[in-house]
Amino acid sequence: VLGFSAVNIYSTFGKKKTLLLNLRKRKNLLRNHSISSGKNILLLYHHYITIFHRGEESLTTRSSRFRRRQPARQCPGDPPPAPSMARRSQSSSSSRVWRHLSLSYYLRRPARLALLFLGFVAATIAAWDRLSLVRDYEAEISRLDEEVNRLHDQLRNAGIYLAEDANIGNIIKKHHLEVDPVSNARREKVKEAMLHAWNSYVKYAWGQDELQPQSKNGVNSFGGLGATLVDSLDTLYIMGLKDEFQKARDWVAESLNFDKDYEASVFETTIRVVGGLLSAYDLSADKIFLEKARDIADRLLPAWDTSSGIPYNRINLAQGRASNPRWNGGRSILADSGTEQLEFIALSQRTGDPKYQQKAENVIRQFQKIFPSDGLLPININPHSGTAESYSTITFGAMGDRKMWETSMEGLLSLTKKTSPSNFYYVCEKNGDSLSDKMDELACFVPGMLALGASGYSPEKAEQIMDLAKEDMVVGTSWNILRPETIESLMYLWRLTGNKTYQDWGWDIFQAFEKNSRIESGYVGLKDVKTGTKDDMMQSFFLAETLKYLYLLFSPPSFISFDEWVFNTEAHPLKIVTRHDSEGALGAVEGKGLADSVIQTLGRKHKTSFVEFDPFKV
Ligand code: DMJ
Repeated sequence: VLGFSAVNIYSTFGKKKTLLLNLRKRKNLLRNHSISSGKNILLLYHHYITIFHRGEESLTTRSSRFRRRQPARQCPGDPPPAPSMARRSQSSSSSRVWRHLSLSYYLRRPARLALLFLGFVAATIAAWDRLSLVRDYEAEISRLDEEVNRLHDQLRNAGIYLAEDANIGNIIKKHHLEVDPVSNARREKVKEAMLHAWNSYVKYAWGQDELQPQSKNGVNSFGGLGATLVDSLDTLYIMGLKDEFQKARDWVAESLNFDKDYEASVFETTIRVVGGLLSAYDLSADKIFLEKARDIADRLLPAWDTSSGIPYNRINLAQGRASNPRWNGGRSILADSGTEQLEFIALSQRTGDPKYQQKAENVIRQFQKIFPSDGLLPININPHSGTAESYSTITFGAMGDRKMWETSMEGLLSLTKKTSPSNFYYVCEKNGDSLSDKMDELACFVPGMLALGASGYSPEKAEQIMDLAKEDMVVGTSWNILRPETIESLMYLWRLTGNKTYQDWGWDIFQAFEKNSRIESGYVGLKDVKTGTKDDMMQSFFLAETLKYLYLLFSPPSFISFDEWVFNTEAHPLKIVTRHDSEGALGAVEGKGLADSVIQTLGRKHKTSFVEFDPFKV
């Protein structure tokens, strides 16, 4: 009994000691980072250290008490040590052994009875001692753990993210400069909004593409690919919503099936599903996301099998039959063809298979051949000849996109006008030679794009581009379906200028969403912002983009830094590697040495870097 108790005590003690050692490690991390994080955190830190030392002293006391007790338990009143018992029993007959079990044997030998009694009492005390030891340590550890967690929360609320990683020093230093309690409080509100949107989707539309909040139903607007769920993966991860992410991940692993006899939009499926899965992979390093991304990309790939390499707009996911819709006269769309590079190049980088990159880069090569001098390609492209339809519209709104950037920015400047008398900028659309005074809400990404692109210019030109980016712009639509473009621009402008006015504008927009679009079962759009008439759709991009950009607008710029991540058009961040690195990884890829205008976002090579901001490790 004593031997058994001793082993138990030892192992329990060892386990608890390991736990305390882990806590000590976390304490050291906190010590490093708390010092630089202001008076309140320092106070908390001291409070923590006091408690921790109390715990440590207690551990030492108990440890020495425990060590002192060990020999004590061996001596007074203990039964003889096991080896001599063994020796004695070896020399005894079996009947002599059995009689030790008889009560009458002990009744005749009161001294031995007393010895047995003392042994029993000692074992009981040992067991009781062990239990109380375990209880004390458990209480102590859970108190210390609570303290550590509370401090982590304080640090996190102060904009400081900890990870047990060698690079932590740099991260924290950067974050330290960016602590802002107002932004932190706003960010928490955005997180709460994400939870409301997500929980509503889980409750009423789980596994379907989108939620119809008023009718409390799901709808498969993208062919039943779980669009909202896949679109939300990285947002959940970035916001540290671990359980929700895990649940979504399990659905992807077990239920996401692309074998659908459905004419899918190549563009929408690429930006939402391929982009969403790749981003989840880059963030979590969970291979299931890469497998699924590859599966859906393989099904989309036949869309690029045209004589020009310009992809078709639709494809049957089960049969691989591609086509362009009749409503667009059988032509391909500029925005589709010129946007999918990011996901397909990234996929080649992560899988080591160059075929995705080749298809996507061929498109840019074709655009180079037909690129006009003002850099403004129209929205419709013939997939067979690879030429632009000169009579079709030029727009930075729906169906248009950017490329050969610098040339087309000159073209963009020629499309800008100002309203009178309010003096707001807007970007016109062009039909033939005439400009039409229309700027739709999809073009609201323009200020962010200008701000992001300005850095590549000479100082004077950069200032001109930046000035235009900072101008107030006006759009001419009366509906609002919670699109992300304006918030996206504000996030870029705030990060690139450091001007907190952009955060305040974002906060105003968020509050307006909360007031006008939040209902008990999710978020809806407004058919008309003047009347406030609600629609019945929670768009998947609201969770993928709008809420993510809002969250980033109130986070330090080093959180998902522009130096390391690039966002696809659905706001899915992909880890950047340089073209040089990517060529090393891929070997001889056709398209190597292609013009610099091709986007250089080529996957994660070094796994270590994503612990740097990993909220799940906090
Ligand atoms: C999103 O799906 C993407 O941002 C896309 O590029 C444009 N439309 C919506 C958001 O408005």
